[in-house]
Amino acid sequence: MRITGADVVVTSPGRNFVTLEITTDDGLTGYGDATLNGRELAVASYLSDHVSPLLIGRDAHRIEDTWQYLYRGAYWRRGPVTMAAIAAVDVALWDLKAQVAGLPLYQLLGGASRSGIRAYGHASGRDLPELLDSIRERQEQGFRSIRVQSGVPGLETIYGISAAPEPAGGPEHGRHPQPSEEIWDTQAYLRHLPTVFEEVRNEFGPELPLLHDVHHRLTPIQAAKLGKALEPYDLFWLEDCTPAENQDGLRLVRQHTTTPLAIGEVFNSAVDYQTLIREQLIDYVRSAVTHAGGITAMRKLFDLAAQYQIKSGIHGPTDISPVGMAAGLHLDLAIHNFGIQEFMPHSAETYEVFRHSYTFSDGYLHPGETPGLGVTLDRAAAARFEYRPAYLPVNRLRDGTIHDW
Ligand code: GCO
Ligand code: MG
Repeated sequence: MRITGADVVVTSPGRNFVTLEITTDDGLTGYGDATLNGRELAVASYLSDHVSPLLIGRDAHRIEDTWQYLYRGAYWRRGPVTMAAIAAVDVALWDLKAQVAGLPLYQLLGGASRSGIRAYGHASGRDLPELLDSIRERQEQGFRSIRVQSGVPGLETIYGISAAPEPAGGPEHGRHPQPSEEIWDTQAYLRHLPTVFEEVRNEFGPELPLLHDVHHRLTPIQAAKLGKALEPYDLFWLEDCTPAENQDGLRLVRQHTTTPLAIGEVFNSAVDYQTLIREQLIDYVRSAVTHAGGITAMRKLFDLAAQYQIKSGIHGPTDISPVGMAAGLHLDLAIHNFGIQEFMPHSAETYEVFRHSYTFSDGYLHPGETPGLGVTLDRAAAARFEYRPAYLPVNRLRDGTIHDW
């Protein structure tokens, strides 16, 4: 099976997506997601200028060899752009191989280890009544595990909560042609958040699994304090409590709290987790297949994590396309150390461009039984949605200092 085409498709059905479409001499088509929110065109260029020309004529079955060829062959290692590009090639090749086998991809990864993939959804509110309604709404949609994000008195717009009610098609971070600016106050957040979880537990009882995303905003000692303050509310996980490229900082957090920790959505290789995994400083690995080198690399990462009883918690926001989402679901179903999967349903426009076989019902996702990944790209539909630059916000402290967003 020789590769005859490797096209990069940029489309924007409600938000921007970059997809690699690999075609072969036996007429098959495989897809890989290469979407890097806010830096999409850098990956599109990396692929079309530097990777696609190298793929033509290669044996599409040689997945590991192609991964190593692109990783080692670039000389310049890792980084989000490189690893998203490699991920797209890798996932497209797995898609092709599974289609040739006539099997859904998870069968090639060892087969199903479970019958369904436990998923969590996002609830958020500017204030408590809005938050409680949002949790009820997610429960009505079938979510059995819920991420809780709340507004903080005195702060206008913060991660996960906008000043205006959520737009139709799911909560999102807007589409700003320039990064918008938000104001952040760490102390106000630290004072407020435990009171929110107290109210949520009072309302919904002890059993509902609750998660929270700190979005990289705390120092290790602040994160330690928050983890400790949230212990009575028994979180499923506390996510990205610090900007964790300082892996050593997590030792301090861990010494002070038993709140489970999830980290890694901005990481793009197993190297970023070396200390975190080896010293058991986290409980869940958050990388997305799209950003961390594809299925080939993620399998190795999860196998390493499994030795330390660390589980998966694959990143699944709407800036991962349905192609990237499906790749994650096949892994989730197959690996033994699965933890939970994040799931933000895409908009109707996105689903019009990406037809998918995965399903969600009663708290569980399943990748479906279609041979391959089970996602196809409708190029005519994709062509209707032109790319528009869109950036994530930036954060400033009250005195104007840039802070982590
Ligand atoms: C999450 C994430 C996202 C990111 C987004 C950035 O846990 O889902 O934090 O909401 O902010 O992926 O592009
Ligand atoms: Mg997150």
